[in-house]
Amino acid sequence: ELRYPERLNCVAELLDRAVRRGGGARVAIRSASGDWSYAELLEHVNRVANALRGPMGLKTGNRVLLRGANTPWMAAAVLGVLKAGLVAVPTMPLLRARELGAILVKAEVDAALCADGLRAELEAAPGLPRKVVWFNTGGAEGSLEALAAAQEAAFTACDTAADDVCLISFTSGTTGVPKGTMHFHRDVLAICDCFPRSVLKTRADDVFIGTPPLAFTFGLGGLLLFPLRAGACAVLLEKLTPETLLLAIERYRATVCFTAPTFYRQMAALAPTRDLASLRASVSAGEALPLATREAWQRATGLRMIDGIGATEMLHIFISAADDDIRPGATGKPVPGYQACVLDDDGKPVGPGVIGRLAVKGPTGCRYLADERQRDYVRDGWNLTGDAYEMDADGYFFYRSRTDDMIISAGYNIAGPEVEDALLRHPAVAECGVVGKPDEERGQVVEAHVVLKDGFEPSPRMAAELQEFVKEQIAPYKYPRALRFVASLPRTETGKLQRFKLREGA
Ligand code: 3UK
Repeated sequence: ELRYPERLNCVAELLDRAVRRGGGARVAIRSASGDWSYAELLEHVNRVANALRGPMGLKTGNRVLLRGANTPWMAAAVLGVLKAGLVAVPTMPLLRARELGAILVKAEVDAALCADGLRAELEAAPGLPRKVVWFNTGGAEGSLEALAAAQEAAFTACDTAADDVCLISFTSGTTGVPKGTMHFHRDVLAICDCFPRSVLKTRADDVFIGTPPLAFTFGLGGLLLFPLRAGACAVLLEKLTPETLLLAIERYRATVCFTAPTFYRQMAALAPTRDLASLRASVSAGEALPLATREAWQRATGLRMIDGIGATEMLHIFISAADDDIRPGATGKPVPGYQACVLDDDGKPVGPGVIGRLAVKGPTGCRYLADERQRDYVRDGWNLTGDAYEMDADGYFFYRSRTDDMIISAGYNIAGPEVEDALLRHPAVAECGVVGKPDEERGQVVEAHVVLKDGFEPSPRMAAELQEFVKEQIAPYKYPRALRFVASLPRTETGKLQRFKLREGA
């Protein structure tokens, strides 16, 4: 079991400690604008903390909205807020003024730190607080860089309790209004001491790289907190594409990569042209990893992928597997520290081989911000993530679909991701999304939305070929009776397929 002192500031543990122990000269962050050692990062964080408590006049517990792509100053802003005893409210870079306005109100935000490049939408947001400071400005007057430069380089971490809220993270919400989830200082350390230690087996010479924004807890953990906890190095890059991520892995000799399944799918096609010898771990999360994608990446790189399911409510990954423990098709087993089980609709555990609702429990868990849905997510201390899972006799957990996405056609339960996995094995298929389409006779029919690879043309013949192809691989009743060719699929900023948009026939 993880034990932390009652008084705890997570940044003191993640950063001050590393420098105090002589790690100050090691590289903490690399980026397009240069590198920061641990000592330099600490100094920036301290100056930001001083600016927040000094000229910005913020007090313990005040909430600070953060907005920026993955850059060193965004990292310093997040850590500065936590170290100063304030509450970080990170927001996804693509959010619009109206969405930001909703967060400002819901999270009762007192101040904001925002990257200059993302300024317009925040300035247009209703209810913007008076205290807003911009960064990545190149040092303009009144900017965070300028304010920070005028501050002391030392700052003693605010004496917070282990169970003081330090982070309010909003769900990306493929449907509905984003929900704020609250996390404590000890939760931040707990995620660093679970998945990265037991599954990734992080080392001080690791170099972390990847796509998830720091505003998404997948990215905050994988690209900032985990590397710091290990005394390792984080590469922070903006606007990555599958091509540029591969180039960056080669250039920075990255050892651990974090991204979503779509990126791995696209990178697999390009990987043979790059030298990826430095890479030792490829972590996929955000949505289900099709076995076809896992195999394609392994063929292209010789690397086994680490699938992990995490959630904003749980802060990070709680079921995963690496190396010898990987079972094809399974997400894995509960990360040490967490427990998981599969429940029926009445909340009773089901045996192996039965699909039910995933329930998890561990050092982190869901605490919605003044949200009535708390009771839907947490029951008897178990977190119900909304995922349909099945366990096998050896305790491996197999993802089937989101609970609400299960397709029921003529009495059969069909999981879209299984049909997607079958389609992805066809050489013409680049991306696909499978949903239930209302049907008078069958209730629903399986409908596939297919993006073809370059060089393949949509045609009735291609559609029939793909339908036959699916029937040959999985039970024929699962084949997509309806099939549409599309140019692209709707995805969230976190890489999730927006199935509701496919269902709306968008
Ligand atoms: C789905 C997965 C199958 C699943 C996240 C890693 O995705 C993250 O958080 P979100 O709040 O979404 C949570 C939901 O996403 N999901 C995530 N990973 C997987 N489904 N296989 C997976 N490997 O429905 C879950 O309930 O956006 C992921 C770390 C931190 C995160 N916040």
